[in-house]
Amino acid sequence: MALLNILRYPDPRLHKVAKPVTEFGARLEQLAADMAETMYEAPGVGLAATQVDVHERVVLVDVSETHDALTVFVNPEIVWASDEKQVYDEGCLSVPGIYDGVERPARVKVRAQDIKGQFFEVDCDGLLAVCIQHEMDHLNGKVFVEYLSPLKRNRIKNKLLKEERGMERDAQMRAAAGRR
Ligand code: K1U
Ligand code: ZN
Repeated sequence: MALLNILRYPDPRLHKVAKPVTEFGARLEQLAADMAETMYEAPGVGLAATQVDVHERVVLVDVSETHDALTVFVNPEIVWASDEKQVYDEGCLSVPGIYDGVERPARVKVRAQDIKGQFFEVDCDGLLAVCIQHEMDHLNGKVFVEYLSPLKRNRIKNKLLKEERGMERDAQMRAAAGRR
């Protein structure tokens, strides 16, 4: 297994629309295994392939505290959403350190394929409903900050760009120290 690099907002690759998976086999199984390792290590409760720069419709979710309820959703579709909405303070591994309220349907029914290509349906509520909708947005190139006001979004973008410049400077200084 391998840890994958998670793209950070505002990386433009986060806005690519992922393509449906058409081939089920060892390559997809390896991708799911690597994504699971990456998600648990982060740590996170979900991860979309888009976030690791793979633009195929694959999402992982595990909202358990014990890391024993991993579900892999391939080509997920929302086939029903409740009229009732809920607001949840969402986070994102691609937007580290930022949490803010997003309103979404409180319950959804999702139809997807598993890692072998078998179709299944799952009724989602609570954090599972929030998380699967958030991850499916990633597959459509949408990051949760796009639900926030332009003012908040710009502040987040500038904060993360500043952090990125700081990380690049640190890496350059470490490399220079290594050469001495
Ligand atoms: O980056 C992602 O898409 C994963 C994201 C999923 C998510 C969480 C909460 C609301 C909406 C979507 C995360 O996992 S952020 C990290 C996080 O919330 C968390 C991490 C460890 C334990 C519990 C929560
Ligand atoms: Zn996310």
